[in-house]
Amino acid sequence: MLPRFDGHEFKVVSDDMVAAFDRDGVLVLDQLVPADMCDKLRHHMLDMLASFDPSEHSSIFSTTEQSHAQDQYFLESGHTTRFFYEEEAFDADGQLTKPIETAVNKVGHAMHDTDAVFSEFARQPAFAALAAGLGLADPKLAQSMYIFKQPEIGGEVICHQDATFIRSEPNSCLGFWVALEDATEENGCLWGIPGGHIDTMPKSLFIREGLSTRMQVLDDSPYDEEKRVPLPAPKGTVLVFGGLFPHMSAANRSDKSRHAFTLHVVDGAAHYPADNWLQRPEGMPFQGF
Ligand SMILES: O=C(O)CCC(=O)C(=O)O
Repeated sequence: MLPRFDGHEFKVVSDDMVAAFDRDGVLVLDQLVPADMCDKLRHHMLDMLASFDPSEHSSIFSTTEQSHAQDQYFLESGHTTRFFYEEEAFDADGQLTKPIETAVNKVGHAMHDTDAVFSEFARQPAFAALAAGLGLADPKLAQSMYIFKQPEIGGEVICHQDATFIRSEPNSCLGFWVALEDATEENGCLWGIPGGHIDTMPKSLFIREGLSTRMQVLDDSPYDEEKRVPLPAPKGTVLVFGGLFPHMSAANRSDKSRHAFTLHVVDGAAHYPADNWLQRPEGMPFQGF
């Protein structure tokens, strides 16, 4: 069993938290984010979906097929707000089979800088305290996502390390994953491999080459998936993991959604390579908390 810390009273990162994070690669803070903040973000996302025109684009997000990876709509999403669908949201003729609010897989990746409600959520003082206490000298907010894990069709997320996608030299990627609704084994909570982060490099690098991407494999040995443990997260719970922590989530075949918010930060003191897939245009650099 991984240690779980009570988020209600959280102010600063304790020695016990640092020890757990260093040993396991992940820190679990139960109910750190108040329920009303989670609800505010969920309602705001419903408003955003209501004003999104589905005919604008239909990009599927799939970690198994990686179908999005050569898509300009995806590649430009590092500085704006883009909507990606669940793979199973379309019928054989390419028509959506569900209303948009139950068809979207995720929205990303710059809402923390382009949207006031997301900015407030991403810049809550507890996240700044966690980043500082876990060693980031100059945390910069690189990427935010709203993940739906829709009832019945919520896609699997295969085992990966976030430093594959948000790379810095040296590695400094820190991910915050927030349960906006109860995440259980039934509706596709995260799983992780405690201790699986003890390396200096991720197993693979997602490289941008102009208007395209490719996956460069550095180590093709499989993840030690028999060591994986579930990370159930009641609403408001925050999982904090470093860029090398292997994690995944199963498909959601239940009738309950599992909305989550994620934020990825990097240390401004580290080098952010120009061949990371997520790039900001001139004049829109990553900002701090
Ligand atoms: O929410 C999920 O199911 C997966 C999220 C994830 O793996 C990530 O944010 O890196």
